[in-house]
Amino acid sequence: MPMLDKVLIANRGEIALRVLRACKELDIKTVAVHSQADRELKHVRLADESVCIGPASSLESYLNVPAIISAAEITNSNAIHPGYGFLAENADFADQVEKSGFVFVGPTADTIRLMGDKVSAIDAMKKAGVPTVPGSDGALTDDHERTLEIARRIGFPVIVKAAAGGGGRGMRVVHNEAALVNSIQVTQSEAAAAFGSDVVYLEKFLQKPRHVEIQVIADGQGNAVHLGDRDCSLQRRHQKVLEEAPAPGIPDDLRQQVAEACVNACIDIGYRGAGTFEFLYEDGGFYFIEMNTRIQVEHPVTEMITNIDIVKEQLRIASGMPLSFTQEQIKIHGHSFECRINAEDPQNFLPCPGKVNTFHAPGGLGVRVDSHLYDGYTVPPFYDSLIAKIITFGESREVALARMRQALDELVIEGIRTNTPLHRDLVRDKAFQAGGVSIHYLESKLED
Ligand code: MV4
Repeated sequence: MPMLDKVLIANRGEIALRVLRACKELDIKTVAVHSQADRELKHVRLADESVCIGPASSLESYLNVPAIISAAEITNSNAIHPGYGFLAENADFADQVEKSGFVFVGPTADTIRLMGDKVSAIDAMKKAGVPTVPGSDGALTDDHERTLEIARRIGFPVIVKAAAGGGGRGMRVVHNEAALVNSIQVTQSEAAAAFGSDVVYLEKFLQKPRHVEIQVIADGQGNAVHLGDRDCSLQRRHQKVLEEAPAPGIPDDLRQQVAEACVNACIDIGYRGAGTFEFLYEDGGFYFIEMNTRIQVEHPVTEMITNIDIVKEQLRIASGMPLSFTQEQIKIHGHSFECRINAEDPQNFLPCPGKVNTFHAPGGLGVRVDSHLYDGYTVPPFYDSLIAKIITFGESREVALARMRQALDELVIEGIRTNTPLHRDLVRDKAFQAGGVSIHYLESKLED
């Protein structure tokens, strides 16, 4: 089976560099596409070829489908890796990539569509034996009496979610019967405006869950494995801040059982590529909420505890090769943390673009830095503020955390403000050190 010859990287920043490194290791040629504001990106320098695809605005560059496909054509690329964000979970893009004769590094357009609609995603998972949140079992109808019965059966509080939403957009908590119909109508109109679909569904609202996710990888040829779990509960306004793997304090038999259900679901739906099953974890129970069909920002913590290069595996699968390992060959060992370093004001969290005069990356045993920064690089104001991921590994959670404390102390980024002070505080926080804080912990900590 020949490996892909040339891959176009349809992204920017640290993930574009991450994909480029995997391509180089596999001896795949690389094409960087970039906006006019991104000529100075590190991966653009390192790529075999580069194409400017449009102005700074994402809409005219990284979201500009014709420009990206044209760039693939003129460079004779075989495949397009979408990274995360931008077009990564756009089924129409995946369709157009394949119809233009290129390989989309990811699942089929139909799978992306299935998971993009949260109602069909939950339905597929239920059928495959994945535990879900008690809910409406499908979209709500305009029969308000019926909806009220469903809500009573679930029990208040409930949450109304848009089928086309996800990642925290298009949802509303309802505390009592009196508020139900209005909350549904408001969520429907917001969803119609934001996503072009007013389809909504109901779930039991879990009050103090953790966000635990399971990484899977499948070859679309009948083989699927899981790479264990991650805890991503430390978040602010639906932006993850600090992640770890494995999720602490979960009974191993339960962990195992849910991960196996995810693998079975992958086989059931003919999943291809890397994927993430998102769960809420509360009172010893796992409840599926969404599936992400892309490589995720926090994939390195899983790589550290499995010794598997997930991006290389994505590229192998895209070239038609079967999985290069079985579940039995995957050994989860040790612990890993990832701190997301953002170019933002540590007080008010506002983006803080500008010139990085000095960048000193931390190092040492068990320290990994995924970053496109270099001395003199200017962080543009047009995109996501993620500028570096500090990742540590240790044989135990304590060792990985001690290494993170030291790594953050070594990190120097001068010229722009970053959220490094928040991370230095978090890794010394008693509740966080104990493990297992809920999705609300960081926001409540920041309030006082
Ligand atoms: C929930 C929930 C509580 N109960 N669903 C927010 C993002 C989207 N992926 C789903 N989200 C939630 N769904 C039920 N039934 C609470 C959240 C939630 C959340 C979930 C994960 C990580 C951070 C969060 C922050 C606020 C709310």
